[in-house]
Formats: sequence, structure tokens, C-alpha cells
Amino acid sequence: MTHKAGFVNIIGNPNVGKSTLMNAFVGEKLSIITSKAQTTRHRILGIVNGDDFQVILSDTPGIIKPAYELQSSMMDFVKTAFEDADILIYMVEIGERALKDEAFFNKLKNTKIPVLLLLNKIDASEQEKLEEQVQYWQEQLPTAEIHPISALMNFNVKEVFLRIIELLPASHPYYPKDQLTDKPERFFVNETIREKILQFYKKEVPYAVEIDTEEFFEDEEIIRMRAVIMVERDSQKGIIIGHKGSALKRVGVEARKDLEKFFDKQVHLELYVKVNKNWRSNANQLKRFGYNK
Ligand code: GDP
Ligand code: K
Ligand code: MG
Repeated sequence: MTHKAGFVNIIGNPNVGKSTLMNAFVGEKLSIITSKAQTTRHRILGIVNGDDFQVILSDTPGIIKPAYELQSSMMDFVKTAFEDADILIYMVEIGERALKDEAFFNKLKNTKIPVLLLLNKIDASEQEKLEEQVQYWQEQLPTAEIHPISALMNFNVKEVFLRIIELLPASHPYYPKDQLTDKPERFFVNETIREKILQFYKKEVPYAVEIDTEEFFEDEEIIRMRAVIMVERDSQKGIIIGHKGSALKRVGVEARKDLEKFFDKQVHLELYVKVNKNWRSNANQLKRFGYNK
């Protein structure tokens, strides 16, 4: 049995239904983990695993900005999306018209990467309009494969997913398949805490910090997590903790709020700070924190 794996980047205007599609894919599958962990290549939002495939979905929110900002920001994004992908999903919603951005469309037209154009929200459309739209997009992007779908109503979603698997290149999995159930969750916890530290402390401190979620235990009512914030010096430990623990408490409260939203569950988050003078240079520790280099 040949194993297939690859990166599927979802691009499109805000609110066309990209996140809804991700959730719909999840509903079809055996396992998926969402994470906002930054990796060297991708911001992974969802990995869907099967016995003989691994689909790594990446969604890029809020990319396409109002007209005056469009050119530069979109082209930056488009550049990465095109470099990274094995398959591109270009999502539009019914009634939407092509952007008058030739560079972007030329890229979409000329790329060697397979492009699936998903015409979403067809549940909210009449048949006649749908036919007109399919024709319109066929003219706009003759090289793309057009699939009318409803991400919300789960219409044609499975068919699109099967098509993705067909198009995936033969490859070993990029991420360990047996570890996905807990590791990315912990990564997400790490990243959420790190984000708060970046927000609340001055520049030098956050970069001396590494987070390790040592415990992640989920039961029916609550998820209990314990994370260590590792710093390099005693002085940094003092700063992180703050006067009578107030600074650390703030990190904990704000991180917990985000995590409860993310996991949609009550969270108990215990944080403590540890001085580890060599965390940066110790290769094994770096590996454990997810660095490859
Ligand atoms: P994103 O910004 O591209 O990620 O879009 P979202 O997934 O957040 O969806 C934006 C809005 O469109 C939400 O209110 C969704 O419920 C709605 N939506 C998404 N897919 C569909 C669909 O297939 N049909 C309809 N009627 N609404 C949809
Ligand atoms: K949205
Ligand atoms: Mg979204």
C-alpha cells in the first residue's frame, strides 16, 4: 500500500467558509488535531490521518485585504501559499466575482500545483445561479477543477476530500501519526502561553523563554494542564513572576481564556517558572521543544 501525504493550502477571501470547510473535513475523518504552532514550513491548522494518507491542511485567514492594501499583502501570502502547497484550494462563495488582480490570477492559472476551486455556499443559491457561476469560474480559471460545495451542509465535502487524497503525492507522513493525539495539543498550549508572554513582557524576556507543557490531562468536565516556563537566568524568573506573582497570574488567566475557547472546555492551567541555564544549547531539549535545527 503506497502511502500518500501532502500539504493542502486553502486560500480565499475572508468569510467564504474556509474554516467551516476545515471543520467539515474533520467531521469526516478518523483523527484531526488543530494547532496554531508555527513550524518552519507551515502554520498547521489541521492534520487528517488515514491508514495510508496524511493530509496537512493550512488555512490562511484574513489574507485578502481591502483594495488599497491588496497588492502587497496578498502577493506575500500568495507567494508562500504557492511555494508550500502540493494542492491549492481556492475557495469562493456563490455570487463572488474574480478579483481584478492579474498577478494573482496569472499565478493561479499558471501554477503546476493542482488547483481545486471550491464554489461554496451553494445551499444558499438557486440552480440557475449555480450553473451561471460554474461557467463564470470556468472562464476565469480554466485550469482549475471546479467543485460546487456547501461546507456548512456538508454537501460534496467528502467527494472533495477523496479527490484531495487522489491528488496527493506518494510520500511518507510528515508528522508522526501515532503522536498526533496529544503532541499538537501541547504545542498549542505552549504557543498560547508564549503568545501571552510576548504580549506582556519587554522584548528580551520573551526570547529567553521556552514553554513546555508537561501535563495535559483531559477528563469529561475539564482539561488539566501544567506547563513550565523555562528561563535562562534568575533575574528573568523574577520578571516573569512579577510582584507577588501578579505578572505570572496574568499570563495564566489570559492563556486559560484562549485555551478554553480553543478546546471548548473548562481548563485548569498551572504555570511555574524554572531556571534552566542551558536550554538554548542543549540539543535534546531543543528537539523536545520542536526545533529541527
Ligand atoms: P472563513 O473566514 O473563510 O474561514 O469563513 P468561515 O468558515 O468563518 O465562514 C464564514 C461564514 O459563512 C459563517 O457564518 C459560516 O457559517 C458561513 N458559511 C460557511 N460555509 C457555508 C455554506 O456552505 N453555506 C452557508 N449558507 N453559509 C456558510
Ligand atoms: K471568518
Ligand atoms: Mg477562517
